[in-house]
Amino acid sequence: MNKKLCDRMEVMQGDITKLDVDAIVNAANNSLLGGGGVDGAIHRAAGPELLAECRTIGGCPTGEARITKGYRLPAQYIIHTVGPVCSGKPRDSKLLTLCYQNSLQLAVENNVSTIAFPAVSCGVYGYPIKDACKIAVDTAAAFLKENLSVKKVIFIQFSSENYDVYMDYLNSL
Ligand code: AR6
Repeated sequence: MNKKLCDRMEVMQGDITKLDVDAIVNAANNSLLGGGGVDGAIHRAAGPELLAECRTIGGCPTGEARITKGYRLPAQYIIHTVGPVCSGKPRDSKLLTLCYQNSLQLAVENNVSTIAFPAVSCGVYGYPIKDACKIAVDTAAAFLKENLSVKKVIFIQFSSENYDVYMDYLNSL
């Protein structure tokens, strides 16, 4: 991959709710009303105002994305996307690709220049991390090529195993 493009993507290990970026992405469910995993952590850190705004949205279909304010988070915005529950069918990868494309599109529309993604669908929804990592990185790289306004995409991983998967893949490009 060309170096300039690689410089706009970064892998980190840690808690996404602590990141001081323009927008963090939430791995939400169709209701957008909170849940466990990263969704629960984001709602806890952002405060009850987030749930109040989410209630006005009326849910989100799988593969799509919606934006809210970040409230008590360091991030200005939260982009909520709903990943597929892994079923082993080809549709899974299409939907996961759409999550990244639609989240990045919302970022552009809202002048977001730094955005952080968790490993959407790789927890409760059971998506294999290696396959999901390739989709995340390839989709972001293709998007960044066409959209110069997004300066930095961070892939933040909770576990060191997932962090290593991302580092290995990015280093292989
Ligand atoms: N920062 C960064 N990554 C995190 C954090 C955090 N604070 N917490 C967890 N992760 P999951 P899904 C990682 O299950 O698979 C919710 O209940 C975690 O280790 O949060 O898309 C929703 O409401 C994993 O690698 O999301 C939905 O019902 C990744 O984030 C459902 O879970 C995603 O794991 C969505 O499932």
